[in-house]
Amino acid sequence: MLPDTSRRTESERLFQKASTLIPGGVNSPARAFGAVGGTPPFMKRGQGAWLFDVDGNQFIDYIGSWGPHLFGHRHPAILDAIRSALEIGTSFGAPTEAEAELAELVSKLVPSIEMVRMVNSGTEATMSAIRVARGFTGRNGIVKFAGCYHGHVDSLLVSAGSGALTLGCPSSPGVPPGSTADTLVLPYNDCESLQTAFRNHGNQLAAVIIEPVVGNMGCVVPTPQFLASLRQLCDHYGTVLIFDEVMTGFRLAAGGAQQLFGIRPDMTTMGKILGAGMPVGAYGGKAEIMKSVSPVGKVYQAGTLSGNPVAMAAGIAMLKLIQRENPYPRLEQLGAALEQGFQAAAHSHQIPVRINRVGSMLTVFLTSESVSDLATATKSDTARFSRWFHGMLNRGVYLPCSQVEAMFVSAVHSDADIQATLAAAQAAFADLTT
Ligand code: HOZ
Repeated sequence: MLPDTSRRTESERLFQKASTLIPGGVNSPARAFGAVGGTPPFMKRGQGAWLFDVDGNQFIDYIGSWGPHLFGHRHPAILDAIRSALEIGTSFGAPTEAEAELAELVSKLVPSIEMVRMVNSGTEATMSAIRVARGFTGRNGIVKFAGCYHGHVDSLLVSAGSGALTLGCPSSPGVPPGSTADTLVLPYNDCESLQTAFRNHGNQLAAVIIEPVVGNMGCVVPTPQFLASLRQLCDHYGTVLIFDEVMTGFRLAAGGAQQLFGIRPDMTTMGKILGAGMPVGAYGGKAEIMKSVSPVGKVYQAGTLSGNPVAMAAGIAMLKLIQRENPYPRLEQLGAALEQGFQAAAHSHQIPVRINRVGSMLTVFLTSESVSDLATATKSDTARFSRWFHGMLNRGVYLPCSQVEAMFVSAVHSDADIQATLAAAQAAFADLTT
């Protein structure tokens, strides 16, 4: 039985202070509890699968910094690598050996990435990949899918998921209409709309960008036909297929979702996990496309902190851990145990749920309908989700604070953690019936 974790006095004080200085008291809206209400616990430290807050509460963590903590918080191999890098320097603005070492590891694990450029976040990665695809093809049009989120890039901030969807602003003020004029938004998993869009606009489309398993409208799984038809249409029309693997990369398999589904994109974007939680992103793909990037080609993209030595060291340690430990069977086992346990707990209280899961990424949708796109994801009972979320939080389980986000399991969650989580879920579902 997990302890009661409803103490929030110090978090409330800090949230009030932060709110006078930082918009909404947070540096990213997705963590603000906007959709579920209440005060977010302010974290003091993490260890393994656990988070500890400033009020002395402890939580089993299913966010893992929104994905990257595949091996939990403070894994010794990652900490050692960061410590050694710090001894040498924090930033040079000049090339280092570690950048090529990480690039080599990335292309070994993800063979579609023949060349890669490091950046500092997933947003930078997607923004740059779109520019490169446009420069390479000489076209402007892009396709994105409703409910997918690719960071806060102007041209992609339309029908966006994640915090934008949670907080009801899927298209943001401040994005000039011109920035999204070449963006075509299509429904996820809809082969017919895809074919029609290509028939009508295929010759003007520079790129299609997609989350190959969506995390940002909750976990949504692609049908095999959808991904296959995307690949085939992009080939036919000479459009660059970009897999946004910021969440799925190295998480669903060492080679990401593209390995799992056997589809080779032309470009891939990555983030978070590539720095083991340090600020890192990357974009890469076919050498002929990546050779359009400056200084080899004319597409300009730059960054003083890109390839930062401390972040590169963390990333190298992460990818070596993946190779050494092969965490995927364990992640699948833990994910499946959670899925089955949540299902059983909900059913025992006659609460309708649909659980979407791929490996260690999952979402418990409070709905009776299957969820395959934005329209079905947003039919979930969000008021009920908020109550369930707080029931879990007060019992020491830290879930994403929105119905339209995915939860992440790490390889260091123990069987006891899973059992405690499911006991909390039983009780939190029971609360919903009163
Ligand atoms: N893509 C992340 C979760 N869906 C974003 C987290 C954030 O915006 O802070």
